[in-house]
Amino acid sequence: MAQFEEVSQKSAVHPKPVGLVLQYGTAGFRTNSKQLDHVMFRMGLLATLRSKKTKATIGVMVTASHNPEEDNGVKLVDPMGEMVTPAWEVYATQLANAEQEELLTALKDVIEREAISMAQEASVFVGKDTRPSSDSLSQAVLDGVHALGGHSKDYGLVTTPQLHYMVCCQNTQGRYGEATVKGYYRKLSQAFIQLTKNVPNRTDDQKALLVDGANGIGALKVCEMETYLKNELQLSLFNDGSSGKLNHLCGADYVKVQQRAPKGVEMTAGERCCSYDGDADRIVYYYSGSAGRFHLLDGDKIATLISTYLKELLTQAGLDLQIAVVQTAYANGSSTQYLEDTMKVIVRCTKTGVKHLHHAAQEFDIGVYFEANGHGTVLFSKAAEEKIQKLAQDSNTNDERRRAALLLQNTVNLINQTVGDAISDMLLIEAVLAIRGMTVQQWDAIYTDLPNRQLKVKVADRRVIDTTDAERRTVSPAGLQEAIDSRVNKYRRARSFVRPSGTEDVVRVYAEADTQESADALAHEVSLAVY
Ligand code: NG1
Ligand code: ZN
Repeated sequence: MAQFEEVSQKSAVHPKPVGLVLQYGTAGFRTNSKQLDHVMFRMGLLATLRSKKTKATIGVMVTASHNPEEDNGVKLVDPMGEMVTPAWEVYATQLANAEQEELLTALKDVIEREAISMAQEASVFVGKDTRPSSDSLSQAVLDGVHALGGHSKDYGLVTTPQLHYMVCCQNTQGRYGEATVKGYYRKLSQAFIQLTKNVPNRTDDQKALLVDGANGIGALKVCEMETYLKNELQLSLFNDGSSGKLNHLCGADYVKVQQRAPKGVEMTAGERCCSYDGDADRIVYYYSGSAGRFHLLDGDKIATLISTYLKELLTQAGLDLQIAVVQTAYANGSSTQYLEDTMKVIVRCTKTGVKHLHHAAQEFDIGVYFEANGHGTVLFSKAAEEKIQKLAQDSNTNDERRRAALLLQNTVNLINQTVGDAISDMLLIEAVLAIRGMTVQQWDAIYTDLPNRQLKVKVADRRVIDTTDAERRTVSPAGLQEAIDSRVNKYRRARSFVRPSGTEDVVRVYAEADTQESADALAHEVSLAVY
């Protein structure tokens, strides 16, 4: 077939280094950008097949998120804007690792196994972050799409969640919104303005927010968005990419893991600040307290703020909808305790990686999911959205119920339900703080984090570690779990676990305990047990 000849010819321009083996990990392929040209071409091919199979538009995002600037990566986006289904992650790995002469066989194998009709049209949306390597790598994706005769739309520089949003809009014939960057800004800004317009006496101080753009795509996009917000939010942008290096000493991952303010942000005491990561799908908040103490408000605090707000509105609206919060093992023990014991909401724990959280959140009327690192969003079931909409339009209902339903409706419109979105989450947090008249200190005081520490350990082969119970316990190598348990037992309110990272060649160690000294000591001791 002519199509396969084209694939053969074009793939020779994107050759695979012999013997190189990569894995579709927590969030796609991720490694040094020099090793990725062939992977990108092949993901262009695979996205085209996925589009033929689903008869829908598929997304391909070129980014390595919080990794250093020299790295890059690629993730596939399924029709409703969610992460690609796990079975196709396996195909992605097979295709990426097929040696040059095996590529056509590997491709035909997917076509056969999935019974794909090659006559079916295909459409692929492509986006990229600001890394220097992203230009040529996204071109390689487009080459792959075209080699199989697929149609493409190149969105160029967009955040990861913007690309997810475009894919969802396209496949729902505009019901979710318009599949353009301007359409995204319009939808979110209108919802934000609707939510905040009736808040009395919002001062300039309350509207002010410091943003660390991680020297990445989020900085660029939040600037574009700002004009749509009509001064309802006044942003001071730092690390906008004009001089600093992507994610270097800044960004959400740095702030969360190091538990300190990013370089380049001039904070004064009590000011609200937030940091995005390199592709703007994560956000964390922080402020400097008395005596310059750094206070972090991470994904757990965000989930708590949002779920408290939603629960209150549901009560006011008199809507009987089940709300749950989905977390991972990295969630601070205090947050889980607060959510379960004080707020009385259902809490679920899943494996790391938003695909797992997203999936679990879909089981509820309203599923709030956040990783501790600030990656998350809220999902509303179709039935929940319909109930909210019906009540918001019901002129026979009383004012309080109607007001709550209208707030809920605009909240739904403000949220990017396809995936975690730093810009959308930021607007939601700002709206919630404004509506509830809360300062960042009051938000922080909802519960007190248990001191914690995260470490990375380099080992010869991280895959020897196998975990169970949503990654909270290890099953191999033999004896490791017992070693962890014996160390945990020495400390009060302690918890610790280890797991191989899916995005870096390291094993991650997490520990929490009643004091920072104990958390640090425990993390260190467990690291030694991993070697
Ligand atoms: P890994 O490297 O598998 O731990 C990290 C984050 C995930 C997720 C992915 C994708 C932590 C502990 N892990 O995964 O939560 O965000 O990157 O970006 O933060
Ligand atoms: Zn990211």
